[in-house]
Amino acid sequence: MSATYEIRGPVAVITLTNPPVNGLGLSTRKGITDGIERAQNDAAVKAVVITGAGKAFSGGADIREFGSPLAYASPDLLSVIAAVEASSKPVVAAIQSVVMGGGLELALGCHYRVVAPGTQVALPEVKLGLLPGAGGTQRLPRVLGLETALNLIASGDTAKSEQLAALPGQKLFDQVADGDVVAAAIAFATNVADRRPLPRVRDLKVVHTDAEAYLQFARNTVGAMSKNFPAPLQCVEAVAASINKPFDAGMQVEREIFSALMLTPESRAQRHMFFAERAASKIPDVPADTPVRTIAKVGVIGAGTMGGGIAMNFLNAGIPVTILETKQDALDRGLATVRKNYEAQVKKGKLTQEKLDQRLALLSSTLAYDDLKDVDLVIEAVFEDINVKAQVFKALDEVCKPGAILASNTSTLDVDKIAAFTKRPQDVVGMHFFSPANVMKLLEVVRGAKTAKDVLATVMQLGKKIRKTCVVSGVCDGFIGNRMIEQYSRQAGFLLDEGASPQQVDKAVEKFGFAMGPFRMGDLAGNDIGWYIRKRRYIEQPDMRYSKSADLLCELGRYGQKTSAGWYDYVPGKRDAIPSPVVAEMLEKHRAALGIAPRRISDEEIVQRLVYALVNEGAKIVEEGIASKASDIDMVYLAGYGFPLHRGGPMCYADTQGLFNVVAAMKRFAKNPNDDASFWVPAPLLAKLADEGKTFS
Ligand code: T1G
Repeated sequence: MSATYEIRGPVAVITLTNPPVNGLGLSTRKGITDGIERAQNDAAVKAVVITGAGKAFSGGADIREFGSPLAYASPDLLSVIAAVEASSKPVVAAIQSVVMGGGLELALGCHYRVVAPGTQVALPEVKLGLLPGAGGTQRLPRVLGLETALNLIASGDTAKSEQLAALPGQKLFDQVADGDVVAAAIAFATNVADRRPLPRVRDLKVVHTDAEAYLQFARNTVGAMSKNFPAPLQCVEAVAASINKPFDAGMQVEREIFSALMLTPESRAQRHMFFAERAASKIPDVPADTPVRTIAKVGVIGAGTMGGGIAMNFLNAGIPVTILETKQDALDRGLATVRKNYEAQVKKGKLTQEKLDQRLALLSSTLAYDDLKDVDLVIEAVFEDINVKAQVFKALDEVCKPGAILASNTSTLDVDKIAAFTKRPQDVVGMHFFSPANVMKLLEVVRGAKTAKDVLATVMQLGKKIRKTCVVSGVCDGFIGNRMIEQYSRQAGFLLDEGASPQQVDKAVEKFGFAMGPFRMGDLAGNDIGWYIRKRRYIEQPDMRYSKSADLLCELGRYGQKTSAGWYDYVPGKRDAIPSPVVAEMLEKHRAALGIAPRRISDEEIVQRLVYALVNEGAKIVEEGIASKASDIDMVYLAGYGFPLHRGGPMCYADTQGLFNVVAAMKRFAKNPNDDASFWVPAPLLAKLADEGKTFS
């Protein structure tokens, strides 16, 4: 069993031993109930202490069990906590480092709680699309009061133990103990061994001067902030029961809501994301204990928008940066932009002046490559042209010290070709940031054929340090994200050819949950960027079919917001996208020239063609080994492309739709003469999984 039982004087100590975070899986639950029973039957035992080994008291229920019978196998968590609370001898929780979710609920079932300072305390279930399902919504308000408890439960935020222990009237912690929290708990248990009646949290009352008014206020604020996510509002209803109903009735309310939320697609998506985010940091053939290189100084080549944003990531993490440009005026402009970005944050109160000064003090600049001779990592962010990259990497190869990592921020060029410009291809890697580089969470780490494993391990660890979601991609045109968005954009163009308007396509995908549809996005990013890439790409692949509508738009000079006209019209200085009669007429003429009679297209077809295009290309990317797992595809789209979080990413969404249904839809699209039938041949991986009734995850 994943719990030990030992006697220390008159106290029985039950220690949870289920690394890494003492998840309350079945074997741990059994260990607790067995320990409690042994203590009841041993006359020499006067009290019990429960504690956790390693880096947590307990991180909560074992999320891996969800969806399997194990989660409810006896003893389930509710009965474990009931057994603790019903103990005839006092049970004291000795809490250190992390007490979360079911772990905190277990502690709330104990009669006393002794906690180490600095312990992370949370009921984060709402972040998994759930709510505390083992009494947390009923017990936490009884020890912290309605408002503090509801804030913690509806937000899932983490608080420090000493902060909560300092709250007036709180009954969550009976003692904050420095040093050995188990020894302190044993001493505490010995002192209270004969004290009766045993204090049970369930016997406390939740008091509030005007609970109904507060709950209504909570419903309004939580409801406004949790569009697309049902769990937060349900937290309010469950916590409301703690004040409006007797304890057992409140527990029933909590149970019903918990069971319903567990079945929602949103919770499935959020649980998927929890593991997908952690799985992304694991590279199948790079052992977790691969030694990493020290990155104490970073160089950035290019002080443009990307270079400046990239530099800020490292300055924010306290890592000195030397930024290099070829001309003084470009360098001055770049440095001024970095300063302006920070000053804007200070103005918004997001950054103190002191922090701004600290960060800028870490930034130096130069026109000479020689000043980069002792950096540990250089990130090149110059113009997307292979000849320019060649010059830069040859220079870096000359100047940089052995062991320095040479990274390219390229978004479309071949990292292996770039590596070949140097005599150290093993030290070359892609670090593809997304604009704005100091804001977007996604970092595609592009692994060249010769990229060394320790270089990958180093960049993945560094990416986490600069608070990025890192996903490893192999080398192909567009890596993961842009290769998939290419097919998404092609479908958007075909939909215009067939009769849809830009606003209809945008509205349909924005209703699905994307922050911005493809045409508003094009107007924001600049339609000429895609135009440039298409010109280059379709020279290489002349037979690739695509809608010419975007080219026609650019030929009219309608690049988007920057020209106050794109797919939409814009009033100069404003961002409101106004449907454009010019574009409507352009499309009508374009359809006539194609001989296509425009048809009404449903929102469902629009969403399916755009999203399933991502799914099919994503499946090919996994199959080719460009991405090592389908959940990495989801992380790219959730962290870098505004895919709706409550859908869990394109591959997760396909799973919820059923891969059989996805393939059936693709077969329908392939029959459309105006679409690209060859694209809609399901990727073999997708076809196989659909045939076998399986899922990507
Ligand atoms: N269940 C299963 N595995 C878990 C886990 C959990 N609750 N928490 C963490 N892990 C794994 C994680 O996948 C990773 O595994 C390893 O532990 C280290 O995690 C009834 C229903 C605890 C603050 O939501 O917030 O209780 O990738 O990299 O940065 O009301 O993990 O190494 O194989 O995050 O030190 C509620 C979720 C559950 C807490 C530690 N609890 N965990 O952070 O390490 S639902 C949570 C965290 C519940 C009851 C309900 C963090 C952490 P691997 P890590 P960390």
